[in-house]
Amino acid sequence: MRKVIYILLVTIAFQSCKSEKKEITVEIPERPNIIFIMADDHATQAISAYGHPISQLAPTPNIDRIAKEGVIFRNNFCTNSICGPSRAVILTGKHSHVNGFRMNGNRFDGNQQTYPKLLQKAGYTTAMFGKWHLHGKPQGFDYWNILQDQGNYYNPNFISINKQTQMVDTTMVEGYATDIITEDALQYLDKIKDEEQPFMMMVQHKAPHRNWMPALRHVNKYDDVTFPVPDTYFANHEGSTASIEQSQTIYVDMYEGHDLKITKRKGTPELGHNPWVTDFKRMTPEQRIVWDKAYQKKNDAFHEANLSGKDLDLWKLQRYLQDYLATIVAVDEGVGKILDYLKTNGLEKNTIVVYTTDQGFYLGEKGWFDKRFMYEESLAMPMLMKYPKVIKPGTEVTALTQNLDFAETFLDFAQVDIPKDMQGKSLKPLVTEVIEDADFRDAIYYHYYDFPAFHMVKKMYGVRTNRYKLIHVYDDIDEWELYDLDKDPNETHNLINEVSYDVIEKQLRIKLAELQKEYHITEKEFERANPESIKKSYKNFE
Ligand code: SGN
Ligand code: CA
Repeated sequence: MRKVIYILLVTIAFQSCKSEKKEITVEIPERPNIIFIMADDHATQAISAYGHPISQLAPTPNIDRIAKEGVIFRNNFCTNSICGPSRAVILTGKHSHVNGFRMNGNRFDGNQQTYPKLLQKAGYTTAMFGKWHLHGKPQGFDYWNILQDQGNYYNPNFISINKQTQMVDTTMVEGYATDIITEDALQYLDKIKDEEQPFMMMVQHKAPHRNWMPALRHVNKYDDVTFPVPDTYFANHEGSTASIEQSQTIYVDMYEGHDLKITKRKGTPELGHNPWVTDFKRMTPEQRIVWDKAYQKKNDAFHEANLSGKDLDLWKLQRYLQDYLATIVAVDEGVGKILDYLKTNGLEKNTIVVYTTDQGFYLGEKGWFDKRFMYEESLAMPMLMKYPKVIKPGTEVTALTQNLDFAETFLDFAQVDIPKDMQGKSLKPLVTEVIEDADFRDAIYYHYYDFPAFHMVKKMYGVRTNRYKLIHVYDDIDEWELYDLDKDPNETHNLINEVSYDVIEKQLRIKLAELQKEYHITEKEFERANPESIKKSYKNFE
């Protein structure tokens, strides 16, 4: 990408009313390229740059390079911990109730304003690869090739526009989804790298989403590793009805075949309970032979051990983590390839590379997998960014940031005006200026709507400051939860009835009401709730 020099012809008016045309050369700073890499369900606990003990046994050296050469956001959170909604927030810079995509299964209104559209309009070449999951064709991209629906790990279907017919084409591509997406993005990059205008590419993986199927070269990667068991693995969820009534407990809700890849008995490759057969059916016979061979020995050992009770529960955690973390290896390799490509092609300095995911994930904390709750593991989103020309290597940001801020950040770096109706804030000042955390943002707002649905996590909204969290679980129940994250980082002691926290609770309720006002949240947001609950949730606005 070459430097853009604009020659402006200006008319200079003199006092005498005579006018003269003069040429002035204004150098517009080079606009950066942007590569936005997003995994699906990649927990911060599984990125070694974040330092969690699990990730130290399954490091992510290439993803970590982004943090080392740029910035790590230590307190980055989603606004609504679920796939489609998070993606819609990222594209629009608006909360779910404003962009209209509150839960998976909603249809994204593609006609609305998004940051890729604004960048495209400003002269960027834009492209989108991999998981889209917003139902409907992507808009604002010069090229796109997206996974059908959730996507499959093996031999997935991709949807794109056929150049000849201009019609939508669905094609099965043989191979492993993560590798296909990386290669597709690299090939595109190779095609456009010498063009005059800057580019923005979204590279969005299926991994490490359920049902955690690693690449064939990685299926045995963590067989001999025993991962640390979270302190709360056998939590009793006292003080939280929502936590008791969910269905995302590893040792209760995971399917033997589909999730844990357990076979029916020793000596057979036939899988146990597997309600969604397509994931395995898509494999070619050759792929399946390698897969079965890799799992046979460990499954036979499992049957021989004849585990029960807590031993079985703990075994399930290990199998889950081994597979989940093994799917991340290909993602990390892909990130490495992209970073290397930028370096060898002289694009490194002026390209922003972001690594993130759509929301956090449970790796056994509270006994769970999946996300959705407003607790830390699912609320936290990894966010790593490098831009060698501007961001100092090794920068750490502890301010409260959100996926709501991404669109604004990219527009800001690209020198495009941030539309007034976007609800987040550019993160650029956090990496280019000295700003107190509290001056950036003193609290974040969260709202999850997808109930009743998969995993039965109840509707909830709330506020989180740098120390406290207040959650209101509503609809079929009406329950408040309050946590002091300094004293109770695992969020196991609901303090809502603690008199000594009354003042804190009051302050948090005021903050919550302020945020609801700031983000234009109306009574309508609670309309699917039962009337009693609406009344109580709405107390905050009065
Ligand atoms: C699938 C998963 C669920 C998951 C949702 C939403 N089941 O239905 O466990 O919560 O997706 O995930 S699966 O066995 O079919 O994978 S999201 O990332 O798209 O929001
Ligand atoms: Ca997801």
